[in-house]
Amino acid sequence: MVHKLTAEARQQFFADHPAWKEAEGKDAAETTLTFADFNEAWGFMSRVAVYADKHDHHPEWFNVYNRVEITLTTHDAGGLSERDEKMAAFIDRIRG
Ligand code: HBI
Repeated sequence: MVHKLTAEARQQFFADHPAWKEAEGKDAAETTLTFADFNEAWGFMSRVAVYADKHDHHPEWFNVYNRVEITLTTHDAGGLSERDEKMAAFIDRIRG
């Protein structure tokens, strides 16, 4: 069973990951990444896709050309969970 982050853990999440902002109207975290071109954006998305498949945790995302917009939340928990924090940390490690 995966649980939502406590209020303190949620606050820590956004403090630890300044590139992420609270989503409007839902318990989720959002970030936007801009790459040199589509090829770089796609390469980034491919790495996140492998992570998502391995961890059974999938982002909601939008891509146009070199821009990737990502929303993280845990459907099974009804909000932000530790799985989102771990995925955000991975994304922040590889975002360039
Ligand atoms: N991805 N973001 C996210 N949230 C989930 O709750 C989730 C997921 N991927 C797979 C998954 N849950 C499975 O546990 C089933 O709920 C499909």
